[in-house]
Amino acid sequence: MVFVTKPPNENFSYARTSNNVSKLFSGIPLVDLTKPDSKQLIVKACEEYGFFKIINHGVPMDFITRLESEATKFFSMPLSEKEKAGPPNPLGYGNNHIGKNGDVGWVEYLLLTTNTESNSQSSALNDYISAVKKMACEILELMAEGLKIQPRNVLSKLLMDEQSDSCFRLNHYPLCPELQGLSSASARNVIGFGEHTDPQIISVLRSNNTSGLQISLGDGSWISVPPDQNSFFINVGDSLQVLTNGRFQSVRHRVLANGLKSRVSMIYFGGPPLSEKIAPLQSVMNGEEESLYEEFTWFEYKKSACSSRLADNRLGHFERI
Ligand code: GA4
Repeated sequence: MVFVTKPPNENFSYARTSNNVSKLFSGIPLVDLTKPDSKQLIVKACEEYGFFKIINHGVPMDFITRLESEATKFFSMPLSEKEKAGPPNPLGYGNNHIGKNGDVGWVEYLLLTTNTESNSQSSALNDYISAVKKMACEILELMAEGLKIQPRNVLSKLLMDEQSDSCFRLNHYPLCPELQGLSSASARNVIGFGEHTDPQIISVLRSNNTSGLQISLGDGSWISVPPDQNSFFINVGDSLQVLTNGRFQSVRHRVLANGLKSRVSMIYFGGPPLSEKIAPLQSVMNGEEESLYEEFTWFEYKKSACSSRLADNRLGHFERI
C-alpha cells in the first residue's frame, strides 16, 4: 500500500511574519532553554511558524534512550503480539490507518495515556513523560512571559491540572520497500503521516536520527526538518492558536516515509481538561480586540476533531466571520 503526493518545492520559501510581510525562510528556529533571550525567541518562532527546536532542554538523555529502546522492542514484536494492544480507539496499537475517517499512512503506532498510575508497568515511560511535561510547562511559562501575560502559569496550569487531557504517541515508520534503493532526488513522496495540525495546546516531539518530518509554511511549500535525536521539536497546537487569538499559529506538518532508515518518534500532546473553555486569554487582547473564534470547550473541539479527516482545517468550523 503506498500513499503518494507530488514532490514538494522544499526549503526555498517565504515565511509569514507578524505584520504579514513575507520574508525568506532562514531555517528552523533554535531555542536554547538556558539562555536569557529564550522567551523572545519562542514568541517570535510561535508567531512566524508555530514550530521551533529546543536545545539544552534538561531532559536526561538516559530517559530518552530507555524509552526509545522499549519502543523499538515493542515494534519489533510479531504483529499478532502488537495487535493485543489494539485497536487504537481511543488508546492502543494501530497501523496504516489513522483516526476513524479513512486516513492512511506508512506507519504503526501506540497511543497512550499520560497518567502515570495507568502506566505503572513502565518506569521508562513514566520518567520520560514526567520530564517532558515539566519541560513543556517551562516553555508555556516562557511564552506567557514573552507575551507579557499574567500570571506566568496561565498556560502551564492547563497541563498541570489533574484533569488535563494530554496523551502520548509512539510512532514507528518502517522502511518503505517502494523507496528502497532510490535516491531522494528520484524518490516520490510516500506519506508516513499525512498533513495535519495538532488539536491540543502544545506538542513535544523527539525522533531518532531519521528524516521525514516536514512543516508547511502556509504558502504550499514544505520544509524538511533535519532530524536531531538530542533535541526536541515543539509544535503550537490549535488550542494555543485560539488562546492567543491567532497570534501564535498552529503548525501544519507531515511525515514522509523513508527508503533507507526506519524512523521512531515519541510525542507528548499537552491538552487542557475536557471541561476547559478554549477562548482567547483576556490578557492577550488589546483594547477593543475581539475573539476570532466562537466559544468552545476542549471536549467539544476534541469531539469535532475526532470526526474530521487529518488534513481538514479543524479550526475553520469555529472561526467567527
Ligand atoms: C493529531 C495529533 C495526535 O496524534 C492525535 C491524532 C488523532 C488520532 O490519531 O486519533 C487524530 C488527529 C490527531 C487529528 C484529527 C483526527 C484525530 C486522527 C484524526 C484523523 C492523537 C490527536 O489528538 O489528534
